[in-house]
Amino acid sequence: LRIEAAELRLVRLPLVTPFTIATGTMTEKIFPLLVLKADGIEGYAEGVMDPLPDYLEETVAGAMGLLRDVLLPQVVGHSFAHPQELARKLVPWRANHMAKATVEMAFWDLWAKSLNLPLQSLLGGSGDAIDVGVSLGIGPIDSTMQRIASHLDQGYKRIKLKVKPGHDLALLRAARAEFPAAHLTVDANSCYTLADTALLQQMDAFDLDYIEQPLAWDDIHDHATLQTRLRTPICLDECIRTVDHARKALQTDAARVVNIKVGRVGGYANALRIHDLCEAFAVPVWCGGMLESGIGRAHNIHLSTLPNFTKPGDTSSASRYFMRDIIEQKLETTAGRMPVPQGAGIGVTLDLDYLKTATLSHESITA
Ligand code: OSB
Ligand code: MG
Repeated sequence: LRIEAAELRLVRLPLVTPFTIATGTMTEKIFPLLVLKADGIEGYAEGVMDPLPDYLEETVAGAMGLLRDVLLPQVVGHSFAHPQELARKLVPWRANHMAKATVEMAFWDLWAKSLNLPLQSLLGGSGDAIDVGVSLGIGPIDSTMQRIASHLDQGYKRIKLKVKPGHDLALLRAARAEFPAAHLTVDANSCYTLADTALLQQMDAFDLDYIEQPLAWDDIHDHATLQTRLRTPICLDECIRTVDHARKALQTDAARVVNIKVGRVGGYANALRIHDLCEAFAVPVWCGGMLESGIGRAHNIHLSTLPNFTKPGDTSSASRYFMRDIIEQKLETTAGRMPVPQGAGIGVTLDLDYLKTATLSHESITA
């Protein structure tokens, strides 16, 4: 399959409500949207890096430059028999996993469409819907209790609460008092250190399914140490950016659960290997989110249909995030289940009218 041309956009979508995590507050979602073209078909993907390097080190500005100047010129005008071949071409570049994933994921969509098959079947997934939970940002305890109640009422399968120092134990005490049987987890986005071990041990009292990424974004070793002192399983997010990171975390018992974000790990080739490695270690995985538009959300849904995605993911209804999405389909849950978009590839199509309104910049790359 020969990639004839690419379109690279920078897109901005206002968020319905600000989203606050330990590292800051987001009020809008700004992301690169990539279209790869071949034989009258288009493949789509979005980049999940943030404007500022506060979740991981990649940035939107850096990724736009790398895509435009380095990665897209390496693939446009070139033929690839399958996505693994394209992925191999990007391996020599250090890190920049999210930028590489953007190209690789768009090609998976293009390739699946060229074969007239749904992406999930090429990835090894099955089923027509996935279990999902929600990730609730940091806010006042009383309004968080109302948001938990309303999402449990909507049938979401798990509630993940964002925590940070000073907004942790009191929040959990309140949540457990009001929702004794709820499937609860917390996500710290790397805001604690081993010096907080005593505080983190107190979280063992709240029957959390796991504690996500309590310690530094690049420190697997400290997580292994912490796990020896905690009953609650540790789930790693930021720390797992390569297959080797996953191997090291599994070998050292630093992660008893893994959050897979296909963008964070550089694309599907690595996501599939991490999925399989975790399965071999009997470690369950789930699909995280980065407040994606419908394009990234559809990708996440297809990935979540693989067999070791046994815990509910973060891919909740698009209407929780955006007034209007850039795709024509509505990605909405019923009773905590998100249907898999039907059709070839990721199964969604762009709403070109709204995309135009939401586009900050637009460029074409030809061979
Ligand atoms: O750590 O999983 C995270 C959002 C932005 C950056 C990091 C994270 C998140 C979320 C939200 O938790 C997941 C979603 O609802 O898309
Ligand atoms: Mg996380």
